[in-house]
Amino acid sequence: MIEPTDPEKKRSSRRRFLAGAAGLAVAGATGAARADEKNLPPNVAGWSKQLGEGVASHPYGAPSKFEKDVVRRDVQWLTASRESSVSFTPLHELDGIITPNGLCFERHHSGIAEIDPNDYRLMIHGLVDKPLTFTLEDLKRLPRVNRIYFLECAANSGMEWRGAQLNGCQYTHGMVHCVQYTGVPLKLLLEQAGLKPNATWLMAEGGDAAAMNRSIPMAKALDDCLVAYRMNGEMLRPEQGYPVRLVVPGWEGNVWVKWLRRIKLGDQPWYTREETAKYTDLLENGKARKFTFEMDAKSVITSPSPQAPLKRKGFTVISGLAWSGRGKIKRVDVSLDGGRNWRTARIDGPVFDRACVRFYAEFDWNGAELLLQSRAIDETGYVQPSKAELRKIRGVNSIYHNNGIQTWALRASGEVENVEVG
Ligand SMILES: Nc1nc2c(c(=O)[nH]1)N[C@H]1C(S)=C(S)[C@@H](COP(=O)(O)O)O[C@H]1N2
Ligand SMILES: [Mo]
Repeated sequence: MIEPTDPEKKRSSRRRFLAGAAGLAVAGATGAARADEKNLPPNVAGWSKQLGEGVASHPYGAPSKFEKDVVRRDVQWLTASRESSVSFTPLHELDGIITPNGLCFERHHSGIAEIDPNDYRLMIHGLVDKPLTFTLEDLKRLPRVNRIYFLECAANSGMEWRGAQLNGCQYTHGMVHCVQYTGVPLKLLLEQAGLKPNATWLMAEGGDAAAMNRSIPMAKALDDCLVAYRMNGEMLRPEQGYPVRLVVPGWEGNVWVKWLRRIKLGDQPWYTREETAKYTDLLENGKARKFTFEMDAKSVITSPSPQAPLKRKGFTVISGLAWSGRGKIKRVDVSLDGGRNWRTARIDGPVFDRACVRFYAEFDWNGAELLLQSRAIDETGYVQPSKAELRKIRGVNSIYHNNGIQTWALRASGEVENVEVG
């Protein structure tokens, strides 16, 4: 929206916002501070009167210091130890579909392994004709592809099963990121090793202290998995698995093994800790679902949201993300009244298979209280369920795979709260 240029008007609209937002203690919200008159037209601003820093000051660039609040955050009581740590993507501060590398959420079972690329090796063994070991250079010499995919931790929104809990989409939905990977199709490596006819599963193992490992069915491994070493052009960040991670499109984040050191071929799953004690879904009847690999279609309004309150009445843009582990997002709907009426949101930017899409819905806010929701529909026809619909099937004992529709209550003050509608 275009800011009023008349300094008087500007001040008064700021005052309105400050009055409206008085008493707000929203973590991470960037408050509208008063402008310094000296820098405003018709004056010549301070930055126009002197030379700026030269290029040598930042061999690897960083965001503007004024964006210092745009950071990953964690929830202290959730998991604060190196044995189990998680940070969340600041979704409310981002736009488009690509997550900047430094803001991608992190989830580690034993901290960030620091691997010297010269000492890096990937072993492939088990039910193969010829066990192989690849160096990083070996992998980089092989034919590679570029693919944009979302990665969502199965535990994203996991704290919300029994009701609205965390106040901010960073915390309710921030265990998702979407980047472009560069890597070698896993199929190519497996073909080089030569699969025995009875090789129907593989086990991927990480080089971190947890040696985190998961079983993956061969059909998936041969279909679209990547052994990736770059994200958004640069080498993987240490926290995302430097130098090599597995990319398992559309499937729960846990199987995207980081610091990938070993792939073993077998004729059955391994039933590792991460696919038995963890990453299974306890149902209402006491039974547990296992191997729920695919991430169901999901969406969230990232702005306005609790950390991104509305600053003024009038024309405003609702913005959000949608994704599906089963293909492309076909449509996103937005409701302003808690799901009674829906309208189709505008998707802008590319729509890739199993990547995030960005949606917008413009409206004129008259200051009334609203219940904001979004729902995603993917190309299989699957419609993101309400939380009530989801609980009918799943009960409330689950942690993982909560893709229920999120409701944000927009208050008259512009403040936004995580709520549920009946
Ligand atoms: N080796 C290893 N791989 C791992 C993990 C781990 O702790 N160790 N965490 C997994 C989990 S639970 C998730 S959700 C994703 C998170 O990937 P990210 O940290 O790049 O966001 O990595 C997965 N791969
Ligand atoms: Mo995860």
